[in-house]
Amino acid sequence: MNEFYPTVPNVSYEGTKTDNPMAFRFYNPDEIIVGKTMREHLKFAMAYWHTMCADGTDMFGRGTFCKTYGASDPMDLARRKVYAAMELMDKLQLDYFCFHDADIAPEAETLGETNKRLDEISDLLAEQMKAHNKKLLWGTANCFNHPRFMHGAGTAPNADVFAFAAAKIKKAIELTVKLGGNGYVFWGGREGYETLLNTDMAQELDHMAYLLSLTTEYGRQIGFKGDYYIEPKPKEPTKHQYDFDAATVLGFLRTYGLDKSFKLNIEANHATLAGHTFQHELRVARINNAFGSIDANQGDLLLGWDTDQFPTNAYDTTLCMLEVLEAGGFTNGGLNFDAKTRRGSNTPEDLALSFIAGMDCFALGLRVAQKIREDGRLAQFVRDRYSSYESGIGKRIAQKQATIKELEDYAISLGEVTTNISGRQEYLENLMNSIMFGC
Ligand code: XUL
Ligand code: CO
Repeated sequence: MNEFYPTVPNVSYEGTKTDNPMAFRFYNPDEIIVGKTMREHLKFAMAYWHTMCADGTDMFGRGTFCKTYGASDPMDLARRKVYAAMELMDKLQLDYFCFHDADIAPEAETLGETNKRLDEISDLLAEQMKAHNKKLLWGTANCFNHPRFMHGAGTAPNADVFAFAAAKIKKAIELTVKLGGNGYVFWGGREGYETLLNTDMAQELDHMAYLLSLTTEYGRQIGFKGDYYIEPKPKEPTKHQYDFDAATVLGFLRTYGLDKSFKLNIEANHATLAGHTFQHELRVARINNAFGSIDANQGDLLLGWDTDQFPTNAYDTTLCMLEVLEAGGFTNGGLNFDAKTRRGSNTPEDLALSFIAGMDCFALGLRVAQKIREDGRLAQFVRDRYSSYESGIGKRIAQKQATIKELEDYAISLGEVTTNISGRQEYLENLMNSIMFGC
């Protein structure tokens, strides 16, 4: 196969002093930070759909980025994408990728034919992954693009659509197992509603849970050992998505007894669409033992949709990596760049520069997060803030031994609360700046 990205060189670490745009300034893959290489900490992955497929088409205009790879027909295109993906991942030192079934092979007239195409391309992927030492972070099924899914997949009012979704997910899990995937993601796609005037919400949620248990149990039967993730998102494409945010998903999983079977895949842009910070969603996942994997991108807070930009906000990546380090790091998960270059950044060099920006931004986030942990003042501040629970009445509350009568007697004896210590938000924000930027 010809080279697909002749203008993209092999990218390596050159440090902050370099003026070479095709170099990492902060990401030094083999450098050890607290016992692990940066490569092991960050586990960067390429999203096949954006990187190999998306050409910049939006509702106002056609593609701006050529992603035809010189192919003569759709299956030739699918094969060429495999080689192109390996070349790009090699050049950018990306070890992992993620895919939907529909990203790797075009859908045929029937599901049977589509599955044959998937078998052929996954054989090629398996061979090339071995040759290039690439790993699958997670696989998934696209149950939202085709017109059959216009009312949802597992939550569709039409039972035939439910059956189709189950069959597609079954196949996508088989492909994930075949390619040695560490995870399998369920993103709700169109699992939501536009209006309650035509929607039986209770039945739709029941069906969604049933689809999850059917497919995940099947995965275990065929030897899937990785993690299942749910990826919360509040809106887009439907007005109200059932997997609104981390807390909603955890509540849903508990209702259906599925909480032990799933972790969460937190996406930065989905967090902000839900009116949360990225860190909030990660924290909710972490404290509920559901931290799994991350879709690393960022939104534009002035826009109300999922812009899927490459992450360049070092403040956000720092707070993210703090959560990741506090969670003990990734196990099966990693940082998947569910991100695309802007429509006007339409060259292969832009693609490389976008990955470099995203990888450097997370590498910087990891370095600063570790500095914050070493510094210790933030963590100490939070510990001190709750120190009233370490003795006296506070200790009895913390140990859940206090009775309501005892608390009343204590409150009466106090007369009034006389000590309420400042939260010192502005001091802490300045402390963050001094650790991040202090020279
Ligand atoms: C959609 C989204 C998906 C999932 C996988 O917003 O994030 O690409 O990550 O289906
Ligand atoms: Co995503």
